[in-house]
Amino acid sequence: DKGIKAKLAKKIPVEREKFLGIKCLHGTKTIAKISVNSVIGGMRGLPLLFCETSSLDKNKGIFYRGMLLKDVCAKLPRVREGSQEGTPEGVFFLLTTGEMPKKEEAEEVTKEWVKRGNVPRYCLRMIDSMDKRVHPMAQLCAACACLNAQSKFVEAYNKGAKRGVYWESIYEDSMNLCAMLPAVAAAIYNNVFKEGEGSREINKEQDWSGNYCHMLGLPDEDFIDLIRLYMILHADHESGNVSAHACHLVGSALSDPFLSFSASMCGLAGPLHGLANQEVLVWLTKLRKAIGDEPTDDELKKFIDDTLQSGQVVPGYGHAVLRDTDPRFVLQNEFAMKHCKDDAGVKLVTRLWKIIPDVLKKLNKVANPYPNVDAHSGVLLQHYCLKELNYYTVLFGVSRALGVLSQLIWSRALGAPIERPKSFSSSELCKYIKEA
Ligand code: AMX
Repeated sequence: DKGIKAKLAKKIPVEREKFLGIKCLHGTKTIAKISVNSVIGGMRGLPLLFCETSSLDKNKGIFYRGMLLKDVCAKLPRVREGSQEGTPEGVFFLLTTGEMPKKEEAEEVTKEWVKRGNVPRYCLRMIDSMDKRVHPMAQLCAACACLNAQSKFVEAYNKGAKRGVYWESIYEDSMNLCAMLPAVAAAIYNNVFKEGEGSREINKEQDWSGNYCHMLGLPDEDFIDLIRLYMILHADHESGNVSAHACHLVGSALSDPFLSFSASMCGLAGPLHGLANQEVLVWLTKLRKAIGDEPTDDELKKFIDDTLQSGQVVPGYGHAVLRDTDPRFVLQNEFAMKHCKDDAGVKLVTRLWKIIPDVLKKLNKVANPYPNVDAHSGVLLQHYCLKELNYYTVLFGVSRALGVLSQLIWSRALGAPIERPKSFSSSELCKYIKEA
Protein backbone atom coordinates (compact mmCIF):
# COMPACT_ATOMS: atom_id res chain seq x y z
CA ASP A 1 0.00 0.00 0.00
CA LYS A 2 1.29 3.46 -0.95
CA GLY A 3 -0.76 5.36 1.61
CA ILE A 4 0.43 6.98 4.83
CA LYS A 5 -2.38 5.42 6.88
CA ALA A 6 -1.37 1.87 6.04
CA LYS A 7 2.25 2.64 6.94
CA LEU A 8 1.15 4.19 10.23
CA ALA A 9 -1.01 1.18 11.06
CA LYS A 10 2.14 -0.98 10.81
CA LYS A 11 4.48 1.39 12.61
CA ILE A 12 2.33 2.59 15.48
CA PRO A 13 2.18 -0.72 17.43
CA VAL A 14 5.98 -1.03 17.23
CA GLU A 15 6.54 2.56 18.36
CA ARG A 16 3.99 2.17 21.17
CA GLU A 17 5.94 -0.81 22.49
CA LYS A 18 9.15 1.24 22.42
CA PHE A 19 7.48 4.14 24.14
CA LEU A 20 6.01 1.94 26.86
CA GLY A 21 9.41 0.32 27.28
CA ILE A 22 11.05 3.71 27.90
CA LYS A 23 8.33 4.54 30.41
CA CYS A 24 8.63 1.25 32.29
CA LEU A 25 12.42 1.06 32.32
CA HIS A 26 13.35 4.71 32.83
CA GLY A 27 10.20 6.55 33.87
CA THR A 28 11.49 7.68 37.26
CA LYS A 29 14.99 8.73 36.17
CA THR A 30 15.92 12.44 36.35
CA ILE A 31 17.31 14.01 33.17
CA ALA A 32 17.37 17.70 34.10
CA LYS A 33 17.17 20.08 37.01
CA ILE A 34 14.69 22.90 37.16
CA SER A 35 16.10 26.26 38.21
CA VAL A 36 14.11 29.24 39.41
CA ASN A 37 15.10 30.92 36.14
CA SER A 38 13.33 28.14 34.29
CA VAL A 39 10.12 28.79 36.18
CA ILE A 40 10.15 32.54 35.62
CA GLY A 41 12.02 32.48 32.31
CA GLY A 42 9.61 30.76 29.98
CA MET A 43 11.06 27.25 30.56
CA ARG A 44 13.76 28.15 28.03
CA GLY A 45 15.68 25.10 26.85
CA LEU A 46 14.22 22.69 29.41
CA PRO A 47 14.03 19.18 27.93
CA LEU A 48 10.36 18.64 28.70
CA LEU A 49 8.67 17.64 25.47
CA PHE A 50 8.95 14.84 23.00
CA CYS A 51 8.86 15.33 19.27
CA GLU A 52 8.98 12.49 16.78
CA THR A 53 8.99 14.60 13.65
CA SER A 54 11.95 16.99 13.82
CA SER A 55 14.90 18.09 15.93
CA LEU A 56 17.46 20.89 16.16
CA ASP A 57 21.18 20.70 16.72
CA LYS A 58 22.60 24.07 17.62
CA ASN A 59 25.55 23.68 15.26
CA LYS A 60 24.38 21.22 12.63
CA GLY A 61 20.93 22.74 12.09
CA ILE A 62 17.48 21.29 11.52
CA PHE A 63 16.64 17.64 11.01
CA TYR A 64 13.35 16.22 9.74
CA ARG A 65 13.10 12.63 10.97
CA GLY A 66 16.84 12.55 11.54
CA MET A 67 17.70 13.85 8.06
CA LEU A 68 19.39 17.24 7.61
CA LEU A 69 17.05 19.74 6.01
CA LYS A 70 19.31 20.29 3.02
CA ASP A 71 19.36 16.54 2.35
CA VAL A 72 15.58 16.45 2.72
CA CYS A 73 15.35 19.17 0.07
CA ALA A 74 17.72 17.30 -2.23
CA LYS A 75 16.00 13.92 -1.86
CA LEU A 76 12.30 14.81 -1.94
CA PRO A 77 10.54 13.59 -5.07
CA ARG A 78 9.79 16.27 -7.67
CA VAL A 79 6.37 16.83 -9.24
CA ARG A 80 7.82 16.22 -12.67
CA GLU A 81 11.18 15.84 -14.39
CA GLY A 82 13.05 19.12 -14.25
CA SER A 83 11.14 20.61 -11.31
CA GLN A 84 13.67 22.35 -9.13
CA GLU A 85 12.09 21.74 -5.73
CA GLY A 86 10.50 18.75 -4.01
CA THR A 87 6.94 18.80 -2.78
CA PRO A 88 5.58 19.64 0.69
CA GLU A 89 3.34 16.59 0.24
CA GLY A 90 6.56 14.56 0.38
CA VAL A 91 7.51 16.34 3.61
CA PHE A 92 4.16 15.40 5.16
CA PHE A 93 4.80 11.78 4.19
CA LEU A 94 8.30 11.96 5.69
CA LEU A 95 7.21 13.63 8.93
CA THR A 96 4.31 11.26 9.54
CA THR A 97 5.87 7.96 8.51
CA GLY A 98 9.56 8.65 9.15
CA GLU A 99 10.41 7.52 5.60
CA MET A 100 11.45 9.53 2.58
CA PRO A 101 8.61 8.86 0.10
CA LYS A 102 9.10 7.30 -3.29
CA LYS A 103 7.78 9.43 -6.15
CA GLU A 104 4.47 7.54 -6.32
CA GLU A 105 4.02 7.77 -2.55
CA ALA A 106 4.33 11.56 -2.60
CA GLU A 107 1.98 11.65 -5.61
CA GLU A 108 -0.54 9.64 -3.62
CA VAL A 109 -0.60 12.40 -0.98
CA THR A 110 -1.07 15.00 -3.71
CA LYS A 111 -4.01 13.03 -5.10
CA GLU A 112 -5.58 12.65 -1.65
CA TRP A 113 -5.26 16.38 -0.96
CA VAL A 114 -6.79 17.22 -4.34
CA LYS A 115 -9.72 14.93 -3.47
CA ARG A 116 -10.16 16.43 -0.01
CA GLY A 117 -9.30 20.05 -0.84
CA ASN A 118 -12.61 21.77 -1.46
CA VAL A 119 -13.71 23.87 1.51
CA PRO A 120 -17.31 23.52 2.78
CA ARG A 121 -19.54 26.43 1.81
CA TYR A 122 -20.39 27.40 5.38
CA CYS A 123 -16.70 28.03 6.06
CA LEU A 124 -16.23 30.09 2.88
CA ARG A 125 -19.36 32.08 3.76
CA MET A 126 -17.86 32.82 7.16
CA ILE A 127 -14.59 33.97 5.57
CA ASP A 128 -16.55 36.13 3.11
CA SER A 129 -18.44 37.76 5.95
CA MET A 130 -15.25 38.96 7.65
CA ASP A 131 -14.52 42.67 7.73
CA LYS A 132 -11.32 43.43 5.80
CA ARG A 133 -9.86 44.93 8.96
CA VAL A 134 -9.76 41.51 10.60
CA HIS A 135 -6.10 40.47 10.32
CA PRO A 136 -5.51 37.57 7.86
CA MET A 137 -4.14 35.48 10.74
CA ALA A 138 -7.25 36.08 12.86
CA GLN A 139 -9.31 35.01 9.83
CA LEU A 140 -7.22 31.86 9.45
CA CYS A 141 -7.70 30.98 13.13
CA ALA A 142 -11.47 31.49 12.86
CA ALA A 143 -11.78 29.52 9.61
CA CYS A 144 -9.81 26.53 10.92
CA ALA A 145 -11.79 26.50 14.18
CA CYS A 146 -15.11 26.51 12.33
CA LEU A 147 -14.00 23.59 10.14
CA ASN A 148 -14.26 21.41 13.24
CA ALA A 149 -17.88 20.84 12.30
CA GLN A 150 -16.27 18.32 9.88
CA SER A 151 -14.20 16.53 12.46
CA LYS A 152 -14.02 12.75 12.11
CA PHE A 153 -12.34 12.63 15.50
CA VAL A 154 -15.29 14.34 17.21
CA GLU A 155 -17.60 11.89 15.45
CA ALA A 156 -15.54 8.87 16.54
CA TYR A 157 -15.12 10.17 20.09
CA ASN A 158 -18.85 10.77 20.46
CA LYS A 159 -19.48 7.22 19.29
CA GLY A 160 -17.22 5.96 22.07
CA ALA A 161 -14.05 5.18 20.09
CA LYS A 162 -11.28 3.58 22.19
CA ARG A 163 -8.03 5.47 22.85
CA GLY A 164 -6.07 3.01 20.76
CA VAL A 165 -7.81 4.11 17.57
CA TYR A 166 -7.93 7.88 18.16
CA TRP A 167 -5.02 8.36 15.79
CA GLU A 168 -7.05 7.07 12.84
CA SER A 169 -9.60 9.87 12.94
CA ILE A 170 -6.91 12.40 13.94
CA TYR A 171 -5.12 11.33 10.76
CA GLU A 172 -8.29 11.81 8.67
CA ASP A 173 -8.87 15.29 10.12
CA SER A 174 -5.23 16.24 9.60
CA MET A 175 -5.31 15.15 5.97
CA ASN A 176 -8.56 17.05 5.39
CA LEU A 177 -7.23 20.18 7.06
CA CYS A 178 -3.94 20.16 5.15
CA ALA A 179 -5.88 19.60 1.93
CA MET A 180 -8.25 22.52 2.58
CA LEU A 181 -5.68 25.05 3.80
CA PRO A 182 -4.64 26.42 0.38
CA ALA A 183 -8.25 27.25 -0.54
CA VAL A 184 -8.94 28.72 2.92
CA ALA A 185 -5.74 30.79 2.87
CA ALA A 186 -6.28 31.95 -0.73
CA ALA A 187 -9.88 32.99 0.00
CA ILE A 188 -8.60 35.14 2.87
CA TYR A 189 -5.95 36.72 0.60
CA ASN A 190 -8.36 37.42 -2.23
CA ASN A 191 -10.98 38.91 0.08
CA VAL A 192 -8.59 41.16 1.96
CA PHE A 193 -6.38 42.30 -0.92
CA LYS A 194 -8.12 41.51 -4.25
CA GLU A 195 -11.77 42.46 -3.76
CA GLY A 196 -12.78 38.79 -3.50
CA GLU A 197 -11.52 37.81 -6.96
CA GLY A 198 -9.82 34.51 -7.67
CA SER A 199 -10.72 30.86 -7.84
CA ARG A 200 -11.51 28.53 -4.95
CA GLU A 201 -11.66 25.39 -7.02
CA ILE A 202 -9.02 22.71 -6.65
CA ASN A 203 -7.54 21.70 -10.00
CA LYS A 204 -6.60 18.03 -10.13
CA GLU A 205 -3.79 18.72 -12.58
CA GLN A 206 -1.95 20.76 -9.96
CA ASP A 207 -0.09 19.75 -6.82
CA TRP A 208 -0.81 21.34 -3.42
CA SER A 209 1.50 24.33 -3.94
CA GLY A 210 0.41 24.76 -7.55
CA ASN A 211 -3.21 24.93 -6.48
CA TYR A 212 -2.37 27.43 -3.74
CA CYS A 213 -0.47 29.73 -6.12
CA HIS A 214 -3.15 29.53 -8.82
CA MET A 215 -5.82 30.44 -6.26
CA LEU A 216 -3.64 33.35 -5.07
CA GLY A 217 -3.59 34.55 -8.68
CA LEU A 218 0.19 34.03 -8.90
CA PRO A 219 0.63 31.09 -11.30
CA ASP A 220 4.28 31.74 -12.31
CA GLU A 221 6.10 28.36 -12.36
CA ASP A 222 9.16 29.72 -10.54
CA PHE A 223 6.92 31.21 -7.86
CA ILE A 224 5.23 27.82 -7.42
CA ASP A 225 8.68 26.31 -6.92
CA LEU A 226 9.47 29.02 -4.38
CA ILE A 227 6.27 28.22 -2.49
CA ARG A 228 7.14 24.50 -2.55
CA LEU A 229 10.50 25.37 -0.99
CA TYR A 230 8.95 27.81 1.48
CA MET A 231 6.38 25.18 2.59
CA ILE A 232 9.14 22.60 3.05
CA LEU A 233 11.41 24.90 5.06
CA HIS A 234 8.83 26.32 7.47
CA ALA A 235 7.03 23.04 8.19
CA ASP A 236 8.61 21.91 11.43
CA HIS A 237 10.97 23.12 14.13
CA GLU A 238 10.80 20.77 17.14
CA SER A 239 7.94 20.83 19.64
CA GLY A 240 8.89 23.67 21.97
CA ASN A 241 8.20 26.69 19.75
CA VAL A 242 4.91 28.48 20.37
CA SER A 243 2.93 27.20 17.36
CA ALA A 244 3.99 23.56 17.80
CA HIS A 245 3.55 23.60 21.55
CA ALA A 246 0.13 25.29 21.34
CA CYS A 247 -1.10 22.60 18.94
CA HIS A 248 0.21 19.85 21.18
CA LEU A 249 -1.17 21.42 24.37
CA VAL A 250 -4.67 21.97 23.01
CA GLY A 251 -4.63 18.55 21.34
CA SER A 252 -3.69 16.98 24.68
CA ALA A 253 -7.15 17.98 25.95
CA LEU A 254 -8.49 15.87 23.05
CA SER A 255 -9.62 18.95 21.18
CA ASP A 256 -9.78 17.94 17.52
CA PRO A 257 -7.07 18.84 14.96
CA PHE A 258 -9.06 21.81 13.59
CA LEU A 259 -9.24 23.44 17.03
CA SER A 260 -5.69 22.44 17.94
CA PHE A 261 -4.34 23.93 14.72
CA SER A 262 -6.41 27.06 15.20
CA ALA A 263 -4.74 27.51 18.61
CA SER A 264 -1.38 26.94 16.98
CA MET A 265 -2.10 29.73 14.51
CA CYS A 266 -3.14 32.11 17.31
CA GLY A 267 0.38 31.62 18.66
CA LEU A 268 2.07 31.97 15.28
CA ALA A 269 0.34 35.34 14.85
CA GLY A 270 2.46 36.86 17.63
CA PRO A 271 5.25 39.33 16.80
CA LEU A 272 7.84 37.24 18.64
CA HIS A 273 7.03 34.19 16.54
CA GLY A 274 5.61 34.36 13.03
CA LEU A 275 5.82 38.08 12.36
CA ALA A 276 9.61 38.45 12.24
CA ASN A 277 9.83 38.14 8.43
CA GLN A 278 7.59 41.18 8.15
CA GLU A 279 9.91 43.15 10.46
CA VAL A 280 12.90 42.34 8.24
CA LEU A 281 11.17 43.84 5.22
CA VAL A 282 10.18 46.95 7.13
CA TRP A 283 13.82 47.37 8.19
CA LEU A 284 15.14 46.78 4.65
CA THR A 285 12.65 49.29 3.27
CA LYS A 286 13.87 51.90 5.77
CA LEU A 287 17.46 51.06 4.85
CA ARG A 288 16.82 51.49 1.11
CA LYS A 289 15.00 54.74 1.72
CA ALA A 290 17.86 56.07 3.85
CA ILE A 291 20.91 54.98 1.81
CA GLY A 292 19.56 53.70 -1.52
CA ASP A 293 19.71 50.35 -3.33
CA GLU A 294 23.47 50.24 -3.78
CA PRO A 295 25.04 51.67 -0.63
CA THR A 296 28.72 51.33 0.20
CA ASP A 297 29.85 48.89 2.92
CA ASP A 298 30.51 51.85 5.23
CA GLU A 299 27.00 53.21 4.70
CA LEU A 300 25.57 49.78 5.50
CA LYS A 301 27.70 49.45 8.65
CA LYS A 302 26.58 52.89 9.81
CA PHE A 303 22.91 52.04 9.23
CA ILE A 304 23.32 48.82 11.25
CA ASP A 305 25.10 50.74 14.03
CA ASP A 306 22.33 53.33 14.08
CA THR A 307 19.74 50.55 14.44
CA LEU A 308 21.62 49.14 17.43
CA GLN A 309 22.27 52.59 18.93
CA SER A 310 18.56 53.29 18.88
CA GLY A 311 18.05 50.21 21.08
CA GLN A 312 16.59 47.97 18.34
CA VAL A 313 17.76 44.51 17.37
CA VAL A 314 18.81 43.75 13.79
CA PRO A 315 15.81 41.77 12.56
CA GLY A 316 16.48 38.45 10.87
CA TYR A 317 19.69 37.83 12.82
CA GLY A 318 20.20 35.63 15.85
CA HIS A 319 18.41 32.52 17.06
CA ALA A 320 17.30 31.07 20.37
CA VAL A 321 18.75 27.61 19.63
CA LEU A 322 20.87 27.59 16.45
CA ARG A 323 24.44 28.84 16.68
CA ASP A 324 25.32 29.13 13.01
CA THR A 325 23.70 30.48 9.83
CA ASP A 326 20.17 29.09 9.66
CA PRO A 327 20.10 26.36 6.98
CA ARG A 328 16.72 27.69 5.85
CA PHE A 329 18.40 31.02 5.07
CA VAL A 330 21.09 29.25 3.05
CA LEU A 331 18.55 27.19 1.07
CA GLN A 332 16.52 30.29 0.23
CA ASN A 333 19.68 32.10 -0.82
CA GLU A 334 20.58 29.20 -3.12
CA PHE A 335 17.12 29.52 -4.68
CA ALA A 336 17.61 33.27 -5.06
CA MET A 337 21.01 32.82 -6.73
CA LYS A 338 19.40 30.45 -9.25
CA HIS A 339 16.32 32.52 -10.04
CA CYS A 340 16.71 36.19 -9.20
CA LYS A 341 20.24 37.08 -8.21
CA ASP A 342 19.92 40.54 -9.82
CA ASP A 343 16.90 41.55 -7.74
CA ALA A 344 17.87 44.62 -5.69
CA GLY A 345 16.39 43.19 -2.46
CA VAL A 346 18.12 39.83 -2.93
CA LYS A 347 21.45 41.56 -3.61
CA LEU A 348 21.09 43.60 -0.47
CA VAL A 349 20.20 40.59 1.71
CA THR A 350 23.20 38.70 0.30
CA ARG A 351 25.56 41.62 0.96
CA LEU A 352 24.23 42.13 4.49
CA TRP A 353 24.99 38.46 5.23
CA LYS A 354 28.68 39.32 4.82
CA ILE A 355 28.51 42.48 6.94
CA ILE A 356 26.04 42.11 9.82
CA PRO A 357 27.67 39.11 11.62
CA ASP A 358 30.93 41.05 12.19
CA VAL A 359 29.01 44.03 13.58
CA LEU A 360 26.98 41.82 15.93
CA LYS A 361 30.08 39.88 17.05
CA LYS A 362 31.58 43.15 18.28
CA LEU A 363 28.68 43.53 20.74
CA ASN A 364 30.10 40.52 22.60
CA LYS A 365 26.73 39.33 23.75
CA VAL A 366 24.86 37.99 20.73
CA ALA A 367 24.90 34.20 20.96
CA ASN A 368 24.33 33.77 17.22
CA PRO A 369 25.32 36.69 14.97
CA TYR A 370 24.22 34.93 11.78
CA PRO A 371 21.03 35.23 9.72
CA ASN A 372 17.90 33.22 10.47
CA VAL A 373 15.11 32.03 8.15
CA ASP A 374 13.28 35.34 8.30
CA ALA A 375 16.18 37.37 6.91
CA HIS A 376 15.46 36.03 3.43
CA SER A 377 11.86 35.01 2.85
CA GLY A 378 10.40 38.51 2.44
CA VAL A 379 12.56 39.69 -0.46
CA LEU A 380 11.84 36.49 -2.37
CA LEU A 381 8.08 36.86 -1.95
CA GLN A 382 8.36 40.51 -2.98
CA HIS A 383 10.29 39.55 -6.09
CA TYR A 384 7.38 37.39 -7.25
CA CYS A 385 4.82 40.11 -6.49
CA LEU A 386 3.38 38.75 -3.26
CA LYS A 387 3.79 42.13 -1.65
CA GLU A 388 1.20 42.24 1.13
CA LEU A 389 3.27 41.97 4.31
CA ASN A 390 0.22 41.36 6.49
CA TYR A 391 -0.30 38.08 4.68
CA TYR A 392 3.16 36.54 5.14
CA THR A 393 2.37 34.81 8.42
CA VAL A 394 -0.54 33.00 6.76
CA LEU A 395 1.94 31.38 4.34
CA PHE A 396 4.05 30.37 7.31
CA GLY A 397 0.91 28.93 8.96
CA VAL A 398 -0.08 26.83 5.94
CA SER A 399 3.40 25.34 5.98
CA ARG A 400 3.47 24.81 9.76
CA ALA A 401 0.36 22.62 9.49
CA LEU A 402 2.53 19.87 7.97
CA GLY A 403 4.71 19.60 11.05
CA VAL A 404 2.31 20.20 13.91
CA LEU A 405 -0.40 17.92 12.51
CA SER A 406 2.10 15.12 11.83
CA GLN A 407 3.18 15.38 15.45
CA LEU A 408 -0.44 15.51 16.63
CA ILE A 409 -1.14 12.17 14.92
CA TRP A 410 1.84 10.68 16.77
CA SER A 411 0.89 12.25 20.09
CA ARG A 412 -2.49 10.50 19.96
CA ALA A 413 -0.95 7.31 18.57
CA LEU A 414 1.45 7.14 21.51
CA GLY A 415 -1.26 8.02 24.01
CA ALA A 416 0.32 11.29 25.20
CA PRO A 417 -1.65 12.46 28.22
CA ILE A 418 -3.13 15.87 28.91
CA GLU A 419 -0.45 18.46 29.72
CA ARG A 420 -0.75 19.78 33.23
CA PRO A 421 2.38 21.35 34.77
CA LYS A 422 2.29 22.77 38.29
CA SER A 423 2.21 26.52 38.81
CA PHE A 424 3.00 28.75 41.81
CA SER A 425 2.22 32.23 42.98
CA SER A 426 5.38 34.31 43.54
CA SER A 427 5.06 33.91 47.34
CA GLU A 428 4.61 30.15 46.99
CA LEU A 429 7.68 30.13 44.77
CA CYS A 430 9.68 31.93 47.50
CA LYS A 431 8.55 29.28 49.98
CA TYR A 432 9.64 26.56 47.59
CA ILE A 433 13.04 28.24 47.15
CA LYS A 434 13.60 28.35 50.93
CA GLU A 435 12.74 24.67 51.25
CA ALA A 436 14.89 23.61 48.29
N1 AMX B 1 20.51 42.32 17.03
C1 AMX B 1 20.92 42.93 18.14
N2 AMX B 1 21.06 42.33 19.34
C2 AMX B 1 20.77 41.03 19.39
C3 AMX B 1 20.37 40.30 18.26
C4 AMX B 1 20.23 41.00 17.04
N3 AMX B 1 19.78 40.40 15.93
N4 AMX B 1 20.16 39.02 18.62
C5 AMX B 1 20.43 38.95 19.94
N5 AMX B 1 20.80 40.16 20.41
C6 AMX B 1 21.08 40.54 21.79
C7 AMX B 1 19.85 40.26 22.64
O1 AMX B 1 18.92 41.33 22.53
C8 AMX B 1 20.45 40.13 24.02
O2 AMX B 1 20.75 41.43 24.50
P1 AMX B 1 20.45 41.83 26.04
O3 AMX B 1 21.26 40.88 26.84
O4 AMX B 1 20.90 43.23 26.10
O5 AMX B 1 18.97 41.65 26.23
C9 AMX B 1 21.77 39.42 23.72
O6 AMX B 1 22.07 39.69 22.33
C10 AMX B 1 21.75 37.93 23.93
O7 AMX B 1 20.65 37.37 23.22
P2 AMX B 1 20.77 35.91 22.55
O8 AMX B 1 20.97 34.94 23.67
O9 AMX B 1 21.78 35.96 21.47
O10 AMX B 1 19.38 35.72 21.85
P3 AMX B 1 18.01 35.21 22.46
O11 AMX B 1 18.04 33.72 22.49
O12 AMX B 1 17.68 35.92 23.73
O13 AMX B 1 16.98 35.72 21.36
C11 AMX B 1 16.24 36.17 19.14
C12 AMX B 1 16.92 35.15 20.09
C13 AMX B 1 16.00 35.49 17.80
C14 AMX B 1 14.90 36.62 19.74
C15 AMX B 1 17.19 37.38 18.99
O14 AMX B 1 18.38 36.96 18.37
C16 AMX B 1 16.58 38.51 18.21
O15 AMX B 1 15.91 39.36 18.79
N6 AMX B 1 16.81 38.58 16.85
C17 AMX B 1 16.22 39.57 16.01
C18 AMX B 1 14.74 39.29 15.74
C19 AMX B 1 14.56 38.06 14.86
O16 AMX B 1 15.23 37.90 13.85
N7 AMX B 1 13.61 37.19 15.22
C20 AMX B 1 13.30 35.98 14.44
C21 AMX B 1 13.88 34.73 15.03
C22 AMX B 1 13.68 33.53 14.12
C23 AMX B 1 12.43 32.81 14.41
O17 AMX B 1 12.39 32.04 15.35
N8 AMX B 1 11.38 33.02 13.65
